[in-house]
Amino acid sequence: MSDFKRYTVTTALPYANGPVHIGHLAGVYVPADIYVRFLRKTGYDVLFIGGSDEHGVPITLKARQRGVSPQDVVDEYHGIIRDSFIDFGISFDIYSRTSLPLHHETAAAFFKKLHASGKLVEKETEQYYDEEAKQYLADRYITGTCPHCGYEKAYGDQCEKCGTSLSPMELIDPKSTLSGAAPIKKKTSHWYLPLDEYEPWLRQWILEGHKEWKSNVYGQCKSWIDQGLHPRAVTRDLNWGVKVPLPDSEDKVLYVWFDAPIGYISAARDWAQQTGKDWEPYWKDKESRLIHFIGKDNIVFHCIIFPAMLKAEGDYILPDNVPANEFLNLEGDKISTSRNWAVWLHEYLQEFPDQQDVLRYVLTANAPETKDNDFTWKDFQARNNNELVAILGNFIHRTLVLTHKYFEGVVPESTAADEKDEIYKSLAELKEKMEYSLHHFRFREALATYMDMARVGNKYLTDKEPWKLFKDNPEAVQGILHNALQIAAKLAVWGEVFLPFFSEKLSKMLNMEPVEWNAALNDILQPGHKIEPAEIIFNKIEDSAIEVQLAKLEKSKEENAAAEQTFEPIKDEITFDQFSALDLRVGQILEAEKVAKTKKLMKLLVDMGFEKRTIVSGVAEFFTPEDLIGKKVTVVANLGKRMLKGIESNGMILFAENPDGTLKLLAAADEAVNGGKVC
Ligand code: B3M
Ligand code: ZN
Repeated sequence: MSDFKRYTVTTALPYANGPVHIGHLAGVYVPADIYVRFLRKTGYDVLFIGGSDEHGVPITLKARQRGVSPQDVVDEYHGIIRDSFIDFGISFDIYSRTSLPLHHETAAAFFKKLHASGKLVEKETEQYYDEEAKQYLADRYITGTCPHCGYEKAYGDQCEKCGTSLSPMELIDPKSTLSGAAPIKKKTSHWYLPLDEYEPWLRQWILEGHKEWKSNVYGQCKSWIDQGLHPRAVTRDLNWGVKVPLPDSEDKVLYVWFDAPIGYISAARDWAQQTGKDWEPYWKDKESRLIHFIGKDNIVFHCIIFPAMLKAEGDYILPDNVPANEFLNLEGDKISTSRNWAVWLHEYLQEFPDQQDVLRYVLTANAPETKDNDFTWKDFQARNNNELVAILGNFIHRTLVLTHKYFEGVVPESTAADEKDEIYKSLAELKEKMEYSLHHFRFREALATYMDMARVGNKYLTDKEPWKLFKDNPEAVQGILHNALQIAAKLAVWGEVFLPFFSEKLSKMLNMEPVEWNAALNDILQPGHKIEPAEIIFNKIEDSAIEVQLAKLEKSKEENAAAEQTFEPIKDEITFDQFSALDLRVGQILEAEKVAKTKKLMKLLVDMGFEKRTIVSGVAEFFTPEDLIGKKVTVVANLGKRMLKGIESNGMILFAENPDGTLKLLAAADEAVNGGKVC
């Protein structure tokens, strides 16, 4: 397939300010792990890199909220995240972290080299500064009024109400979140990577040289390059991060997106220190291939900015491919940490212990490779029950149970060689197809092909029905089970890339020695070989387990709705006389009908005790006539008459308006007399 024998495979370094969820796993870590396991099994030398991104403003914000240091925050989450990945079988060679001194040293040296060789440009700008806190303010440390929608709590980088990207200088009435004071503008100078200078090279390298990249990745690169690239600041005024290694820069650090990708290099060095091996070939030998697994929001950093940095530095190889995925949604909504709309990996394992492969399977089968996809618990259950249990598990279990039943757990002689040849031929074809998909980062397709192999086995047993043959023709059953056992063994070898836990259990049950990828084309289990008792690997997931998960999400939804309610401010004070000027009465709705050709208006006939009145109300979106007829309501009885769509409306009925704008009845008790005062 390729002449390259060495791969460096990286996965995006998650920010260590929260645990990881299924979106991380589906978008980055499972596909990367499948790829790496496949490469290793097919004889490549791979360095598989992961780690925590421990810098950046959000981490400092979280530390501040909690009243702890940023290091405390990242220490906690680095451990949680690393354990989740280990638990799910992500087979990193190293899971490093960017707060290590080794990383600080590596990133600082990288910066220094660019600086010394004139690859960075220094520029002076004005930035907001908090005089009380005595520090420059990162965008997230400034709030103010959004110039687009008037939302009063917009951040310096974005308005979360209307979604517009902002710069802090655009905010009306800016305030520092540190002291609450209005910040002042103060001069500061920063180092910039002149990306514009790399534009012709990037155009050539990506748009001409990497047409094979996934279309979502290539398309994003093209649009960035076509819009024109601009110098990017690579330093910040902040006290958390890698210190800028220049004189008079004590209060400056490298921008997190400058140091984080260098974290991949530091991680290789960390690995080398721990294992006594040499890291340099993985980053400097032109024969090595570098692959970055990331989510789509990181494309520009990995395809444009980091390569420009590497190019400027000069010693390192450039990425060969960046197979970025789109996003995974959850039950139709965007996964969100702040809204607790996620399936957290550590919680999944508590609720579905030992079922890592089920999640790995579902996330791969439904991976957001070419478009955003949706994870639903129903689909999770269906794929487990109808595919893992009914096809793969069922085939394996029947094969092993029958071998024990008829042959005391000993692999029988091969007596159906023709059938075997045919099966091996179709499996070899499927294997080749699967390899092609794996090499091209099409993991869903590869997994589907793997399941087709299991279908071959399942169908073989179902067609042959050995349980019906044994009495009269035990020799035929020997051949069938011999063949079925070989298929099972092949599924253990080739399945390791997708379902490592399953593969390990099955290999143990079959009592197998490790088998190489291509060697699995041949017979694996010799006649006379003894296998272990059959155990069920995949279990049916019941409705009740799914309902628990759905109820959990429902609860998040309710909590979010409650948290998101905003109430209108109280109006200016009035006097008692002003209040007394209102004449409020009890009325009863006698008739109600929608006003034709309007969306909102309803014509109501109201019994006021002393008279009957027509009132037009804008409530048709919230009530049907039946909802209202007979109800006792509060009426503003002395409001001047108004004409609405040609109908004279005499008074106003009061309703309760929820913060989301929906109207609810504000009814009086049945005992209240029509026409009585409301006071
Ligand atoms: N921490 C952003 C993210 O988690 C960032 C990735 C760094 S990769 C070098 O999406
Ligand atoms: Zn806004």
